[in-house]
Amino acid sequence: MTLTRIADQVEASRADAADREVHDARTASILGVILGVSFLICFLTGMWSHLQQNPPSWLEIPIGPAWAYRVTQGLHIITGLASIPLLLAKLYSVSPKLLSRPPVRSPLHAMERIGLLPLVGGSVFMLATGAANVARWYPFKFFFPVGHFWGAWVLLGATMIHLALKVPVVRRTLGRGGAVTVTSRPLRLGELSRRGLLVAAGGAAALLTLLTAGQTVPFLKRTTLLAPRRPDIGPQGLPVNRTASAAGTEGLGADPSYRLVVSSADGTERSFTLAELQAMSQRTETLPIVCVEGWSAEATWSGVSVADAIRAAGMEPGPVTVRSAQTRGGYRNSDLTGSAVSDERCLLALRINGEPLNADHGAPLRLIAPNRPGVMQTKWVERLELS
Ligand SMILES: Nc1nc2c(c(=O)[nH]1)N[C@H]1C(S)=C(S)[C@@H](COP(=O)(O)O)O[C@H]1N2
Ligand SMILES: [Mo]
Repeated sequence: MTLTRIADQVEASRADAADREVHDARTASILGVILGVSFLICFLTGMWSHLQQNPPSWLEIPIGPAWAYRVTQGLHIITGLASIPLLLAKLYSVSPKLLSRPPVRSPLHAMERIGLLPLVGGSVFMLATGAANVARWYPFKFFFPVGHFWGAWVLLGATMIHLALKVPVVRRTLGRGGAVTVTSRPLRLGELSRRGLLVAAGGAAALLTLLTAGQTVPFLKRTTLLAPRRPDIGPQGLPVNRTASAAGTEGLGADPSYRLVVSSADGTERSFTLAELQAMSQRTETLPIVCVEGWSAEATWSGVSVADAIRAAGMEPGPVTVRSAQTRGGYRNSDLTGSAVSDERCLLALRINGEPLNADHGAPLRLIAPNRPGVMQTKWVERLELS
């Protein structure tokens, strides 16, 4: 067999493979629409999480129901993970086009292909970094929230361009009569059909959800086999993100010299001992911790409302920075907006489910506020700074 004949045969089998139903425009369109919806929910909930963690000074987000962030962040992780098999199916569906020869046919085609780099690269980057973060694995060198945030904008831009180019194709293949105008050759015995591919991709997405969503959706708890965190495993029935020993705060709960210092913008300070905090009027609230990494868990917290602590210091409640005694690693401090402080459910908790806080949950005092990302539920609190 001569080389040209081999090349001809390779080309023929490539053409034959490309002719398959799973690789046609209708399959690519269906997967594109499903993936697009999943990406859109993931993008919006992700940007919402970013806004909550970086509230702009010009926008006071009302606190709203305590569970709201649990829903938005739960959707973020669920749609992100479900997008992984959907993206793989979509890439498989368009693979003959991705690998087609010649790689570039015209200047317009060249531009379309260059646009695929941020589109495919961006999708893979977002899903891979997100999944790694859920698994608490950081092989990348950059700070996750920053890379993941900017990656989202790159992917949004690339998706908009892709949409502008592909809406006509989706219309043609999925609009009325679409199925009729697209002709692919009949299926051979044992060949994967469009329906087969869609069922496999959808099934994989559903299975992944079933195996992981229980870390935040209570009724799916029993099927949570893949999630790195089970919401009910940890001291006092609650997972721990950073332990006291990792934060260098082991002794704080039992330290007789512990004080909560409240300071005002003009530098006035007032400090409280643990006994004084315990003697203040106590509030009890059932509030969830919603870790951005995907798990959430509810507990009943008792302590002093942030507003009460500020008033006890003789100051007017307003926006505060909450500082911890942590000496190592990130997330030592967080900011509370004025509307968060004026919400009496915003607590400096001394107790969890009736017991004094475990060291790993922030003993002796931790912030717990409604509708708030977990990274901002500061543990081992020792200062409130009014600004
Ligand atoms: N000082 C301090 N507080 C912190 C953290 C931290 O690293 N340092 N981690 C936060 C994160 S990411 C989460 S999800 C919650 C978890 O609270 P838990 O460990 O009590 O469940 O604590 C938050 N509070
Ligand atoms: Mo977290």
